[in-house]
Amino acid sequence: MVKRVLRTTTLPLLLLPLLLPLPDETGAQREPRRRAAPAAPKPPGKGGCCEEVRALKVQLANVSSQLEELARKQEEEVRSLLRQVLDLDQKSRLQEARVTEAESKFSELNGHVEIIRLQASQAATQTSADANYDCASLYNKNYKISGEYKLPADMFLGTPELQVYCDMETSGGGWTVIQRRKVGLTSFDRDWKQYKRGFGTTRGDFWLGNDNILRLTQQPTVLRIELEDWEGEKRYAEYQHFSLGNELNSYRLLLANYSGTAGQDSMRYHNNTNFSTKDKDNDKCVDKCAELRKGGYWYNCCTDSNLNGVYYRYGEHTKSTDGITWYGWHGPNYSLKRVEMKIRPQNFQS
Ligand SMILES: [Ca+2]
Repeated sequence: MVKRVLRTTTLPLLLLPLLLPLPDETGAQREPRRRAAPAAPKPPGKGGCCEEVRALKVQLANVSSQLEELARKQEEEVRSLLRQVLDLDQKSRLQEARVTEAESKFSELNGHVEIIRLQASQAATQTSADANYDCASLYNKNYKISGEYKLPADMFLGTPELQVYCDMETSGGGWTVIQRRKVGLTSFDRDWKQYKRGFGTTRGDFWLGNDNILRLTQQPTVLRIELEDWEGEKRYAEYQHFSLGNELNSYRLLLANYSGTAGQDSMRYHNNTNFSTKDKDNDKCVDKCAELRKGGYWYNCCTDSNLNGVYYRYGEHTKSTDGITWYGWHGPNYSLKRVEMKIRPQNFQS
């Protein structure tokens, strides 16, 4: 068809007779004659609109290529928009995370400020008459935010000012935290003197000190032990009676009335035993348990729990026997992720 159109339009009329014999040129032969009168309307019919068709086809081709181009551009724009949307979404998420972080820091600071304000306003009322001054008495004086507090020096007992961490939320609050393991950077493989005075930081990992624990347990005291494993599961053990002997009695441990969710009571085995450190072997064993278990503790022969043991990280936490263990829950080879020991008076009421 295209060939035919080309011939009829480009060859001069004189050559038309030569083209007549071509078997399929009958329509083409008539065509030029009609076209001799350009003003006459072009009738529809076979070959009558070839040029128009051609032009239309060209137009159509142009239009469709334009359309294609447009569609391509549109697609590109959509893609670019999508990219922008994704980008914005990511940015907004990041922003959100930052806001959350800032909010939590703000609330922590706020809590700290509130504690300082309360302590300042009540400093005048704190006297050495508060012989049993602790987190429980602070709670009863309306300090109900968990955090660091300073217990005043006790002239009567001759004890200095003491920095403590109070848990004012768990199970009614009023708890003075005496031990924490959660960061793992503070070594608990320390000597007698260090366990006597205490070490670490009250916001992180620490041992409050045997003398300080002794000072805080001069009235009937409850001990609560909180444990967390590497799967994030939490358990606790509570003893309605907890007391220590003095230093001459090697801070001998007395515990009674276990309750809680920590499986088999793993402190009972340590009841009525003396405190041992690597430089003072007071255990009930031929071995030196403090050396074997790398901590200071009320070792028997040696352990059913080792809460002052070595902090092992995930992956390393099942490979040793000197880790932070609680046999009644995870056995002798599982070092826990987090431990907190805290005390409060038996007669505490929130
Ligand atoms: Ca021994």
